[in-house]
Amino acid sequence: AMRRAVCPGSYDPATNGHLDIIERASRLFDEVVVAVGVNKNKKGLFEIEERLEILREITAKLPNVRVDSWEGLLVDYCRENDIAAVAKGLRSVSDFDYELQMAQMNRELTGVETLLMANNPVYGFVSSSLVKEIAALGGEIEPFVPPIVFERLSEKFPKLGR
Ligand code: COD
Repeated sequence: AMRRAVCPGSYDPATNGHLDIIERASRLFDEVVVAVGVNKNKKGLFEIEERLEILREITAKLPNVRVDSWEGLLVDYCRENDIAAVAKGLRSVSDFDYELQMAQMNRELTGVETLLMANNPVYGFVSSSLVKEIAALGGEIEPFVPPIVFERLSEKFPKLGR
């Protein structure tokens, strides 16, 4: 049987930290679905369509990775798509508290397993929200994001383009 995992997130926008986790998951599973959670109450900087487009581009070199979006409970999405595991990155102790709670709750709900991978320390301090804040204020973000994300952020924040 096909072993399938999901890498869920907001991906607003994707960072090199996300990409590292996606690549590592793709080596462990037959198929990895990178899924963008749609939260109607939380309008991000990037439209869902743009987040998907960026993810498709940066994962194009990974043949067993596909990109999708979902709305509602992650466990329902997993059940509907025959996904046995949620694969995520763990940056810090503060990530851990929240991720452990969600992992336990999701397992209680449907039995879906969660794999928490120790992040690459190079990306330990990288998050979408810090990248957006630094970009908005004209700081250096190129080392933390894939080139297409740098381009898209430069369009939104002309200060970056220089
Ligand atoms: N290094 C390694 N991993 C990283 C890094 C980094 N620098 N940055 C992010 N990650 C990983 C983390 O594993 C993180 O969990 C994941 O990438 C996604 O990060 P974000 O910031 O894009 O996404 P979040 O944290 O906003 O996503 C939260 C979800 C949408 C996954 C979550 O809220 C969810 O599952 N919601 C659906 C509703 C639901 O089922 N709720 C009940 C939960 S019990």
